[in-house]
Amino acid sequence: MYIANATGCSSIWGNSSPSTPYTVTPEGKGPAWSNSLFEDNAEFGYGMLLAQNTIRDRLKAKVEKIAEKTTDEAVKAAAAEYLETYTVGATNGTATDKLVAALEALDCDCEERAEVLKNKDFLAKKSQWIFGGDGWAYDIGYGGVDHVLASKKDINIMVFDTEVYSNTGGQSSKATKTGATAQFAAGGKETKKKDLAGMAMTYGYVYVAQIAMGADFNQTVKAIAEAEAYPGPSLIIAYAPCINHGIKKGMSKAQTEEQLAVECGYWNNFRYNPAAEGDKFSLDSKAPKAEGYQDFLNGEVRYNALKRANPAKADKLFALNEQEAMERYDYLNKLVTVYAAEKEDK
Ligand SMILES: Cc1ncc(C[n+]2csc(CCOP(=O)(O)OP(=O)(O)O)c2C)c(N)n1
Repeated sequence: MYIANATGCSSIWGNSSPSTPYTVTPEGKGPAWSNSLFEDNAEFGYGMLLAQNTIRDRLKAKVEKIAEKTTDEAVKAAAAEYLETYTVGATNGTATDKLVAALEALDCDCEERAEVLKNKDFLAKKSQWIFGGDGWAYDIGYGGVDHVLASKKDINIMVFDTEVYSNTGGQSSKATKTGATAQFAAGGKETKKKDLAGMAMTYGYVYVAQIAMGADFNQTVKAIAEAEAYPGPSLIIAYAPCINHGIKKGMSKAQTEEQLAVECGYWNNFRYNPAAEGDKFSLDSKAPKAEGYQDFLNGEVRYNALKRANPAKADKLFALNEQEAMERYDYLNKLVTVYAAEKEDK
């Protein structure tokens, strides 16, 4: 796995010695991680992918030559398996191990064999991910995010959506919702949250999911596994409670807060999988509970601060926030019908 990480909280918790969220397999292999500028991270990750593809395509040509020339049955079989699984992350790693073992056992000093073995670390299909916050993905780095999604290449984007620029103290971004207070929106943000997932879905060939781990762990894992397996671009937007939200219960209840957000309809979990055999769109969240939306908002200082400072404005903006959430759920529900009908048409 290769990770390009935009500057932000995820680049801090992702790379602060001596603790790290990443680890290695028993073989000592773990993700390769690098951080680029906040404004060009999608392009940076895309460059990582293009570089790997160039190196791997060159090595693939050598493996094809070896397969053509060799009389060694083990090498022939291993090369065939490698070439068949070339683009499949789930199986190409094992195929690569077999190919390397067969080539190492081969008694020949042909140039292709030496070249392939010298570059054996590059042979296996890598999983390319691009990580970052909403300030990067929705806002300043959006041009690059859109470019990568449009590319149709096998590449994955994970957005940790804290609904503010967290690492610099909580400035409002296009992911901030109506009525939330943030820096540059001290009087409560007056505009709606951008629908990044909806925009990405319009491509039709982009895997798109929204997740909230505390609300549905299985759906989170399913979305990550599907994004990884999807042979085109994927976008996962993860709801990420943050210290800037001022959760009254405390940050130790961040997972509970995710659950409450989904139950009241503040956040919605869903998956749009262009490669799905059945329904392409799955709305994984239940319909919002009839009550409790305003309690959810008032449980966080980013909202509650406005209620204390300007109750009349808070009432207006919070009602709008709730209305937007209900309309969003209705819209997502319509998508279920639209994609089910599309399947029947085919
Ligand atoms: C070009 C540029 N401008 C500003 C900064 C300062 N900066 C570092 S992190 C950050 C905010 C990141 O916010 P977001 O993408 O939402 O990620 P989060 O911290 O919320 O995870 C900013 C503005 C920077 N590193 N580079």
